[in-house]
Amino acid sequence: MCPTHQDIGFTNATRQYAIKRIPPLGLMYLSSTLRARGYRTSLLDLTIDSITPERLYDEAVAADTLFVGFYSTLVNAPVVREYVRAVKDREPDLPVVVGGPSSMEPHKFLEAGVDVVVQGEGERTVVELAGALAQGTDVAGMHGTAILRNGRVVTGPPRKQIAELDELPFPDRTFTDPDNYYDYFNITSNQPFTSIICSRGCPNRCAYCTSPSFWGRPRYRSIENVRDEVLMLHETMGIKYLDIVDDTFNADPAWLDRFLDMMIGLDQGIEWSCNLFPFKRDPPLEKMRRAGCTTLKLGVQSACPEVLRKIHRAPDSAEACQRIVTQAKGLGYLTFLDVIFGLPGESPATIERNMAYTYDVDATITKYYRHLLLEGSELSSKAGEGELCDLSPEEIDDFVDTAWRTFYLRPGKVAEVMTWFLSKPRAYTRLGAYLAAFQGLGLLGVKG
Ligand code: B12
Ligand code: SF4
Repeated sequence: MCPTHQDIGFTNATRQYAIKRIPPLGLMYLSSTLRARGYRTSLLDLTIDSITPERLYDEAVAADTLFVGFYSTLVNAPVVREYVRAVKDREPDLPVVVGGPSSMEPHKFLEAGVDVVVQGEGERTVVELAGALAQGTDVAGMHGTAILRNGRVVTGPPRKQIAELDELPFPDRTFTDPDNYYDYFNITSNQPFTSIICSRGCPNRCAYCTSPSFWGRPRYRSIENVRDEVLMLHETMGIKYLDIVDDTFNADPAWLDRFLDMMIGLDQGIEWSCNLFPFKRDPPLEKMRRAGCTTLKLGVQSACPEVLRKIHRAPDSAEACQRIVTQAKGLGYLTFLDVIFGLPGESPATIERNMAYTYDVDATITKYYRHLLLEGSELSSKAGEGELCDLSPEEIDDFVDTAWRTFYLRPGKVAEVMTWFLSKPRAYTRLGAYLAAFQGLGLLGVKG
């Protein structure tokens, strides 16, 4: 059957972001993969267009829609279920599919009316699924899927990884106008900006993270393939800034070195940010700077060796983070540091040490998070074995609030962040968005 008459609607359903909006790469990859097979697709990003669940059907569903697909994470899962219900209320027979990081616990969606959950990497599965739905064949047992049959979750075998990422078409950017996306949190980010991903997977096995179980062993695109996409983005869309969302951009030093040579060779003035991991061997920060990198994001998660050991991180990785941040600040980078409160072994004493550590390291921006038990992580599989730490969620939240406030309300810090902020004239136009965001974080003492 020729698939060109079928329309597939994808939806990135979550709240609107005031200061950080990033194109939904996963759905964009699915869209380009399906289009390459002759399907028609549409993509609604609800972080940009605030469409109510009741209106979604009219906006996303055409007469010949084959299925509607949602991206879901732990955080947006309740919202996704609301949208699913609204679609099912209008047309119970229209297949609804959910994928994304939350797919590791499919029953949460299947029991809410979702027909198929696609688990893990989606491109191969979605093509097979679209074919089956178009032909009306049974999808039970299909690789990489879960469905509900007679009240029981029926899971197919895991989908084999895509070994050659270069075989994938570039993400479909038809529906994601770069003017709608920005990262005001990243003060160095030029407009227009977009996100790209050069690898899938991470060689580390942090116990709280889902990357190892979700993506499997790390795979890389070739430098030539990445270069072609970067050039295309720059030449056809005028992209000036790339948010490189790879889990761990410095996992393969040889690949990174070739990437840097490529960016230096391009010489287009394109700037970028990336996520680094504090490996024993420090990243080539000087060369990265010459290649256009302006912003580094590091997750230290804890400064306490006893906690780090429990999450399978080297006990000296906090020192490595400090070394990287200090060197990076000297080279003029904007530095971000993430910390998680409530990991195994956490106590008021370890939190105090974490806070003291972050003041000492003094990354430009430090973000404090409460630990979320992510589906598919090692910690979630141990969740039944007792509490992870002695602190209640409320106590952890209080520590998180206190940490945000005390870190930013230090006199020197206010001046440092303001200097970064005012170095970009366009920042003035964003003042309202910043204030709204900081209110949300409780920094101004106002809570919604
Ligand atoms: C960029 C990013 C963000 C951005 C934007 C999110 C986005 N969707 O682009 C921002 C900064 C806003 C963000 C915020 C958060 N993030 Co984030 N983020 C990422 C990151 C680094 C990259 C996302 C990406 O582009 N991936 C690449 C694409 C190709 O993969 P993908 O999106 O998963 O899509 C593939 C499959 O999942 C599947 N698929 C996806 N959707 C669908 C839909 C259908 C219908 C089908 C069939 C298949 C399918 O097919 C796709 C192609 O293979 C990921 C890590 C990662 N490697 O994915 C974390 C990640 C998604 N984030 C995570 C977390 C925890 C958060 C926060 C909660 C952090 C916090 N504490 O505040 C928030 C909450 C966000 C929210 N509201 O849901 C976790 C989610 C874990 C979970 N189970 O929910 C991840 C996986 C990181 C991790 N390893 O822990 N994040
Ligand atoms: S937290 Fe980061 S470094 Fe650790 S496994 Fe996940 S993606 Fe890799």
